Amino acid sequence: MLKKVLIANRGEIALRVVRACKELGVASVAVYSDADAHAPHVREADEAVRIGPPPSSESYLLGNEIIAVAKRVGADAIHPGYGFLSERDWFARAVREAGLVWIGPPAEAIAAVGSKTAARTLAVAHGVPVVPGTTEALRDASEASAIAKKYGFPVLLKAAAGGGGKGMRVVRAESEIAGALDAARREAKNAFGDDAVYVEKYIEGPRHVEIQVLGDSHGTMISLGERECSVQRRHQKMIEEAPSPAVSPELREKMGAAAVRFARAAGYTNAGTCEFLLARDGSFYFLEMNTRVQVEHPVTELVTGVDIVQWQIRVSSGEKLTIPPRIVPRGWAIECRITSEDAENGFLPSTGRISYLHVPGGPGVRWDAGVEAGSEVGLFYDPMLAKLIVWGATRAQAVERMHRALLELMIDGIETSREFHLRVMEDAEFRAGAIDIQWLERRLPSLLGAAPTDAEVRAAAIAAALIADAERAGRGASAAASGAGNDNAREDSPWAKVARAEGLRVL
Ligand code: MV4
Repeated sequence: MLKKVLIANRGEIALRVVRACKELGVASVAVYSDADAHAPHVREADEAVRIGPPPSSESYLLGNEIIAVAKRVGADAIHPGYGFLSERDWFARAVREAGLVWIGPPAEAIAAVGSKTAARTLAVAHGVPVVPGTTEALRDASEASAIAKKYGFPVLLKAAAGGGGKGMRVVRAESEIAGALDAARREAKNAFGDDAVYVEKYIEGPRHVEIQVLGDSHGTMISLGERECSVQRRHQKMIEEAPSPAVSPELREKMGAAAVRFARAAGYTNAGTCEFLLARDGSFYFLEMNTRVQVEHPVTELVTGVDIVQWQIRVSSGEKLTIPPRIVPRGWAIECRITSEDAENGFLPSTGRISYLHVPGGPGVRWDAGVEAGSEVGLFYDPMLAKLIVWGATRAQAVERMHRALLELMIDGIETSREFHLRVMEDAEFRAGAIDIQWLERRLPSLLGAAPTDAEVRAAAIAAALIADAERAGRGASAAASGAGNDNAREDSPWAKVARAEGLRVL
């Protein structure tokens, strides 16, 4: 077994890896930038080493410096988390060449699936369905026209080097092709320095469903089932769940087998995810493979009972996977990404100090966070502060539990996505599981502009009455609002009684 793992990351995922190390009896080493000197992941690790100033380009992205730190402190392995250096094949190779264990897939497997078109070709060669289309870069608009006619409109022009939806254009009629090709090429050139664009049939209203796989170095590769990740905005996932409301046991079996086939073909080991589009008619198409542990891995952990991060460390140590090959998901798990974004203001990033934090608890609630009360939230890193994950026996129970947990959650000092998530949990379409990749952006105006619920109207009326009472008693509105004033003064208002009857807290 490995003895000491250096974690080349920050925030909640760094703390997640520290926790896995502790449970396995493995020492952990955090690295940190000046912005994170007092962060939880730094405090909870057994050792911590400063690597540079706040910008990631001068800290968490300095692969060679991080490897040097690992050597200096006597670590025998590096866990990259997600983002930062996690999917850079050069880094995986450099870690190996430094005589350290890379807690992830082989550098060659990262490279093999790194290019979209190469991954598409590999999938086709191994009988994994991909969206009908080409892999060759288009020469000109007339070639695009001919291909579009073969597959039928609408088609999608996609950047070969693509990712995150950049360099993508939907084309619904022949007359739009030339303009769309120019635009896709320009965008691809800007984003990736490569203007190669190819054509796919455009799938209308699909879901984003992904399969978690896990493989060891002894030839075992298993599927841990799917996650439904359709609730996303501008290619940023907001809510994930496992299983998917749209996946039957038979479909799970087929998608799992396809993902395992693809991972094997790529020479994959460790944890990885195959992304698919699931069309309305139940057909599924491979999109790409993510060669890292993902943000949303906890929902799979909660319904399978498998500790994915512990297994990443164990298989990297050469251990054999001892998980039964056919896992049936038990119950339902949902994750909400709690971000420092103001949904009411176009998801504008919010900064400041978290002056107060109350973490939800109770049955079936998990809180994976990189911050705590007192943390300073700036603009150097991703706005995701924490993940709130719940488990329920059924999807309906998980949704109710998430709603209850979000009501318990209190974060003061910055704007967060909490209210946004509350509105989603109350939404009839979400509750029916009737979601696809366009659902959130379609629904956002009504979610955010939603009329207050009856309970909210009553709460506001009661609050106003309490403040008026306090003002009449000469204590001022702020006293009523902040909880100053003595107990007698609070008890004497009839409105306080009404508020308590409504289940409100009187400060
Ligand atoms: C598609 C598609 C529809 N048809 N391909 C977007 C990012 C890239 N990884 C793949 N993407 C898509 N490819 C065909 N042929 C729709 C999307 C897409 C999407 C996919 C997954 C999750 C969110 C998405 C949001 C918009 C579009």
